Amino acid sequence: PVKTYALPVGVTLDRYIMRKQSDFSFATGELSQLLRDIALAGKIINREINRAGLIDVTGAYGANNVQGECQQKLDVIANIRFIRALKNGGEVCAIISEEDEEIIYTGNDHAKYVVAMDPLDGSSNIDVNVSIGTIFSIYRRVTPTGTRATIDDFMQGGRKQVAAGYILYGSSTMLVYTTGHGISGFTYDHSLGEFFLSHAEINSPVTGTIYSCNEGNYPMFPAAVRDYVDSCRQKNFMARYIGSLVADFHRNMIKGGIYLYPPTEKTPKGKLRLLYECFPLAFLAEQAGGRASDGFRDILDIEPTNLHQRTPLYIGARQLVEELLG
Ligand code: AHM
Ligand code: MG
Repeated sequence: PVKTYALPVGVTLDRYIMRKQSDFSFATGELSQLLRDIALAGKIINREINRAGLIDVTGAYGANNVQGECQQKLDVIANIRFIRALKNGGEVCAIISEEDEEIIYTGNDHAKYVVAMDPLDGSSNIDVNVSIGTIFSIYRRVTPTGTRATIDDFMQGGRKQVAAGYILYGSSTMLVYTTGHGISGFTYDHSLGEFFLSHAEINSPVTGTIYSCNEGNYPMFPAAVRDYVDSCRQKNFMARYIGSLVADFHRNMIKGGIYLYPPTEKTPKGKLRLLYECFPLAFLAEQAGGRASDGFRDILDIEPTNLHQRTPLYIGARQLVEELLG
C-alpha cells in the first residue's frame, strides 16, 4: 500500500531545515543556508514556468547546449536564475550545470560547497505543459577555502554528496531532499510563497508494479533489459513514462516502481548524466530504501572522470532493480 503521511501542521521548509541543522556533522549553518538558497531558486524558476504559457519564453532558443541538444529558452532562464541565487547566497564557490561546459565560478572562493545541477530537466516537456524538474547535488569542497575550486571538488564520487534533491514542477510544486538522514518532501503553497512539509521520511515500497522506460527504444536495449521488460509485460505491470526523470523517479519512489535508461546504439553510454542527474537521484533512492545501478555497479560507486559523463541508469524499488540485475 502507498504510504500516507500524518504530519505536524504548518512546518515550513525554513523551520524544518533549522530544526534539522544538528543532523549535519558540521553544523555551522552554511549548508542550511545553501538549502534555503536552492529553495529560493526553485520558487523563482517555478514562477517562470508558471508564466511560460503567457509570455513568449517557451520554444527553441536557437542555441545548442554543450551536449548539442536543442536548448529551450526556459532552460536558459532556469540556469541563469539558479546560478544567480547561488552566487548571491554566498555559500557556493563553484557550480557545474548541464547547460554549461565549464565550471562556473561564483566569486565566493571562501565558500565551502560546490553544487552540480540540472537547472531544468525534461526539456522536451517544457512546451507542452508537462512536469519538469530541477536536480541538485552538493559536495563539501576538498580544495582549501580561499582558493579557486577545481574539478577535483566535483570528482569526489556520489558517496561524498552531503545533500541532494530535486524540485518537481508538477500538478503541484515539490522540493524533496536528503542530507543522508532520510528524505523529506515539501509542497509549495503559491499563495503564501512557502514550501510546507508534506512528506516526512519518505520510504520507497520494497517492490512495485510500475516500469518506466522509453519503449520506443526497446529494439536497441541490451538483451537482458529486453527480457526484463518482457517479464514486466507478462506480469501486467503498469507502463508509466513521462520522459521527465524527476517526475518518473518521484512517482516510482512514492508508489513503487523501476525506471530504466539503458545504453542504446544511439546513446551507447546511456543518456543521463552521472554528476547532476544520476548521483543525486541514486543518493535519494538509497535513502528511500531503493537501489540505483548502471547494470554492473551501484551508481554511487562509479568513479567520475568527466563533468558531463553519461551512465545507464536502473533505479527504483530495491526488489525490482535486483530482479533486473539477476
Ligand atoms: P534533458 O536533460 O535533455 O532534459 O534529458 C533528460 C531527460 C530525462 O528527464 C528523461 O528521463 C529522459 O531524458 C527522456 O529521454 P527520452 O526522450 O530519450 O526517453
Ligand atoms: Mg537533464
